[in-house]
Amino acid sequence: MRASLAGYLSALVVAVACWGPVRAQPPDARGLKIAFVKVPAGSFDMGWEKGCVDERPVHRVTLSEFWIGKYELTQAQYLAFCQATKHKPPRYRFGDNYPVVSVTHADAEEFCKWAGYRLPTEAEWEYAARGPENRLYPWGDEWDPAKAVGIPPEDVKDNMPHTKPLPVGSRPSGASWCGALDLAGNVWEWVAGLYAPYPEGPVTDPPPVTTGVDTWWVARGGSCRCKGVHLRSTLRARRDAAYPSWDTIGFRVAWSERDAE
Ligand SMILES: [Ca+2]
Repeated sequence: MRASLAGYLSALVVAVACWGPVRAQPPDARGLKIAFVKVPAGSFDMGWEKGCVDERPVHRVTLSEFWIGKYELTQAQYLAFCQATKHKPPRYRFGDNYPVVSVTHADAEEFCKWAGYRLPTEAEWEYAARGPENRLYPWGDEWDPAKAVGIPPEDVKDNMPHTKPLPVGSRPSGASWCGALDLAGNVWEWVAGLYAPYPEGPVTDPPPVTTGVDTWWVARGGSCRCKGVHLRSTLRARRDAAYPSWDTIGFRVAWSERDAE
């Protein structure tokens, strides 16, 4: 009896070893407790035929599974990095659970390197927002001011220069298909790579662009100072690398199993 139990247990050990670890969340080497959502592998049509010139041509993109921050990175999470590394803190601070703002693309990259994550590629960001159904906004194809932190419809005319971001996750009904929040609005989000025209044909896991048009970096999603049409998930904003005082730009992080290989 004892022998058969030992045999059973050893078989179980072998089975578990072969199965390998099932990762519930990306690693958290710095104890930042960043919430992630998993984005399953799949394909979508990147870009929008009716959008700006640089949103075309619409092209098929296939991506492997990855994880993306459920929220924009918060000020508390970024300040932990500043305190640990003596990195210069951002100019604007609203509160711990607000998105970090007034960070350059280089700041975002440095944070990611320290924390063990990376910026999402432009394709990953757009897929997390639009999903396999190619939605124009994270929740669907129609603009809905209740689902994103943008300019309230009644205030569109004055452009709300005084508007500030809200704490992350303030519009839970605006969740994207994979559960990420604030992909439309609140603060713009830096993504990996340089600004460059879209490819003509289908691509798989496109890497960040390293040679682009001048040295413009790309930000996505619009901010609390944008009206609905500018919060569409296909819109691309290009910004100079030295754009530190922009008080409505932050980022969110991403991670893939293959990053650890
Ligand atoms: Ca955002």
